[in-house]
Amino acid sequence: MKGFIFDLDGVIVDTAKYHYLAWKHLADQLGIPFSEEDNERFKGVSRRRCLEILLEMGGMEVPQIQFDAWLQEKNEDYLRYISQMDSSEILPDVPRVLDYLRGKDIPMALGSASKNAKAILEKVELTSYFRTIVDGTEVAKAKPDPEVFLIAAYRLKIPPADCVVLEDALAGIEAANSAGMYSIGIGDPKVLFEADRVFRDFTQIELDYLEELLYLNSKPVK
Ligand code: B16
Ligand code: MG
Repeated sequence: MKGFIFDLDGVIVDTAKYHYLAWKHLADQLGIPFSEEDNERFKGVSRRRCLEILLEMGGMEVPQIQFDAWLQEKNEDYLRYISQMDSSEILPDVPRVLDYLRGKDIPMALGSASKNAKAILEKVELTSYFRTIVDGTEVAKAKPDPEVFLIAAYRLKIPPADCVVLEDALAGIEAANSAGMYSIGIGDPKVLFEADRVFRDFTQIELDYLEELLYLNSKPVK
């Protein structure tokens, strides 16, 4: 029996654009130049770490109370975008893959760094697909640490070597690999070169390939 663990942002929905707008808004206020390219570094990275990176970019050091206020401000801004989301924002062919796996009774989990993961899944009406949701509120060590995926595997009751992870961030692929899981990158193969397999997006994932994965031997321990 295999288990599938999905990242959220960049795999199921494209919330990176909303994170970008919210970070950009804060960066503008602080006078720190911030481009979409800079935002790439924030993918899969915790909110707190993102703000640390932004302040490093601006050469700023601030008291904890100010740091926490900006974190909250960014999140409130981000939540305003999230509140407008609906199922039209699910990335192409994601439901096709989820429906196929659900049809085979394959246990699925969500493993995301986002503290807003549950709210986003509700907005796009995908909550019911997942037996368990492990999000940024439950994890102490951020990706590339494997904690988020190991908790997900434990809750699915599937050994890590029989879990398949779908991830768009290199840190997430590294996390899956160090958990001993089969890693599928969603995005640019040059960025996600450490993955066992990479697809540009879900439209490239054929059902025959998914079927093969279901019968794959457990991933050997390195
Ligand atoms: P939040 P993922 C990650 O989600 C995002 O990729 C990353 O850009 C974001 O900073 C992080 O969640 C925290 O999000 O501010 O909502 O707690 O890709 O792990 O699903
Ligand atoms: Mg992601």
